[in-house]
Amino acid sequence: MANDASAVFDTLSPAVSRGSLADSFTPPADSTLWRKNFLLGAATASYQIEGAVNEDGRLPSIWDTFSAIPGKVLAGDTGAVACDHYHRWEADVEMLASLGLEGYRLSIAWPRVMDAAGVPNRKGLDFYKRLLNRLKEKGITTFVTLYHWDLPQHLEDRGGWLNRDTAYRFADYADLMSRELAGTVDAWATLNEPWCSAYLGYGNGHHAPGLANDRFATQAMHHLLLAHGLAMPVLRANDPASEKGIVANIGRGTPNSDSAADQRAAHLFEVQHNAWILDPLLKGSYPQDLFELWPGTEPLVLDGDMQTISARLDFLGINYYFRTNVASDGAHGFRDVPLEGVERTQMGWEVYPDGLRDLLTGFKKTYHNLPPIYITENGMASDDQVTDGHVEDTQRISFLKRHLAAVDQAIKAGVDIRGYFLWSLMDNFEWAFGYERRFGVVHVDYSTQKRTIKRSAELVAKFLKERKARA
Ligand code: IFM
Repeated sequence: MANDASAVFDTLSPAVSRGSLADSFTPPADSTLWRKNFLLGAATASYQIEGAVNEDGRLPSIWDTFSAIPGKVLAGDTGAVACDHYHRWEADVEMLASLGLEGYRLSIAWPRVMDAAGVPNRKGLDFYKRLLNRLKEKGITTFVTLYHWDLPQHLEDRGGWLNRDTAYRFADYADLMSRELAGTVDAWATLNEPWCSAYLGYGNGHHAPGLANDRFATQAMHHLLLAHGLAMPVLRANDPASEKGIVANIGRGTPNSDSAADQRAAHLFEVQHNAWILDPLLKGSYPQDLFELWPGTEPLVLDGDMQTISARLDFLGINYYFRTNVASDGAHGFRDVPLEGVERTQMGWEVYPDGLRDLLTGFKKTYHNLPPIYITENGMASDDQVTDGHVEDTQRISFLKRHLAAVDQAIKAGVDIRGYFLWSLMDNFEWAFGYERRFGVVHVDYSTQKRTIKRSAELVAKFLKERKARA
């Protein structure tokens, strides 16, 4: 089904290609997105928006350390101030509610809520309590991620995710948070994108803590997944009414040619991007092909670990952004072969909505126990400018519409998808790319902290209003 989602978009939305954006977000009448129980929300993460890194007893995280090292983050940016959400959270919740967004996915900064001895930090906890209570007052469904990459530095000093003990410390943290916040969280996600934590953090060093060794990556992944598995029963015991799951970023790999070698390369790309995480969670084992790609990197796995990791999930969060076109590297791996003449975003990522649909329908075939899915992140960066108080983010509108069409197609093909979160509510600290890359549906002027609703957010809000009226 090549490029179907794009084709649907093109036929349905000639207005966008003509440059007139009026009403261009509205999905077709038969779209499953009109179902009122299909949750539409927006997502953020603590280090990317909160700022206030030295306030109210927050301890340093690995991202404070990493971003302070010259050359690690574009323009030397750090999350020290970010969107100043720690101080502006009330206005930000008002803004979210004013857009009619039904769900909000946020993350908790582990270094804000407990110290190195595990003693709770009341001030940090109170911040999240106030925030979650306000969201509930507004009728917003709350998805809370426990770990979106801001590991306390004191744990990294003891080996971070290379140290098995970090998994047990994570379970303690999950215990504290679920006892403190039970009743205000609709869905808990243990980890965000363990692929990024393990591979970018320990495999190629592009993210904190900046280590680069394939063997480290597989061991870090094992401890991350173990942390997830240890936390699940704790969350279930402390907050039985909520849903519990994990969030994985998935990647589409396509072969550069029909040759068997390139087909194999695309398969291996997806093994390391998807099966490395989903197989242990849903099959209780690591894919053996992974160790063909990275020979000699088998992690140390203790008896019972795989059972712990593969505990039942209430939901699986899926983050999707782009595809990677690959060819054989002539040995046992793959190499990227960027395609010419394709649409790309400010990140240089190819816009490829069909990849989302194809991966979702593929997972349904591969994993007989695939849990209900939420698309917990999808969106794009563009170099958005405020002109006369407005931001016309035309490419984003088109991007979102095409990806939502892909989600609709996957639902119609039988995948149980229950919601979709825009990444991101507002422009924020984009990790190694600092503040240059703007993913928000709300623009942030970092010199004044002024928020400006982009055209994409207006159109999503308009659709949500119409859907509510019809219901
Ligand atoms: O900004 C990130 C987010 O923190 C995790 N998923 C991908 C986004 C865009 O790169």
